[in-house]
Amino acid sequence: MANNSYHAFLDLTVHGHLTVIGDLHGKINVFEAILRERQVETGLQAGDHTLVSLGDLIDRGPTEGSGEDIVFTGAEALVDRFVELKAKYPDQVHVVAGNHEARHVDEIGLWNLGVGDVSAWGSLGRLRLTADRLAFLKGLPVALVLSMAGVRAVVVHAGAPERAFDLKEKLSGVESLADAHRLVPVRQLLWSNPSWSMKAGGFYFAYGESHLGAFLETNRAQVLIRGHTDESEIMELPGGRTYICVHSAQGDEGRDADGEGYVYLAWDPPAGPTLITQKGSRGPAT
Ligand SMILES: [Mn+2]
Repeated sequence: MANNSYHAFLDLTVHGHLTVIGDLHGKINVFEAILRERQVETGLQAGDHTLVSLGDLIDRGPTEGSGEDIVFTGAEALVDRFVELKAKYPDQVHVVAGNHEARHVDEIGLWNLGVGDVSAWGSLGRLRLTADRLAFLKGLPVALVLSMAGVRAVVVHAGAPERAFDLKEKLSGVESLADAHRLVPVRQLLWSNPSWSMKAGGFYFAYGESHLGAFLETNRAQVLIRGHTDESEIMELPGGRTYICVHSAQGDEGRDADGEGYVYLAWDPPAGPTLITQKGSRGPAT
């Protein structure tokens, strides 16, 4: 169903500090640890900090129950926390949809699920739908462009499309996250992997440097910030372009959140974007 207030694309100017958190997959403890370490809430309150999530908040992570009744309580807590932060600081807290959120929202529409229902990723577990959680998931944009200290950065969950397009032009016509998920060139922003990634060849499209270059150029940007694959890195590319992958929760297949390492991106101009890695007590991140 069309939602006139839905915006698949946002063009933002960021002042002060930026923290970008990649895939968390229900790891609420990791999220809280990063917030404390970066003093994010103090910064939000002071108006000089912007918090961006690259999506994939849900599925996996801590659970309760067993068998058919497994509930992703970590993911629920994480979504609720973002609902709270977004309500308090709407202009400073931004979450782009991950493939997991987009697929859930697509299925919610497909099955006419509403408040009180559960949404599931396969048979892994369930997310109980409250009005706040539904509104939050359905309202997630697919892409941001952040202008920061004279640099323009495209922010999407997964990466570049097969054929470059102007985000503002293409996404202004998209009426819902479910529609975005079904529109192939847009879906590639949610599911594609770089061809140099160890995990290349995932759903739909593997992009190379030339695809990324064309995509950034079309959007007059120099930097891509994405998550999706568990290979956090900052890579300088030809043409003065930068590729950044941030995947925050390590070992995201696990259901236990304790003792894990994590990664996030700190950008504090005049310093450039920097990946911060904390090794968990279980040893090196995998
Ligand atoms: Mn993903």
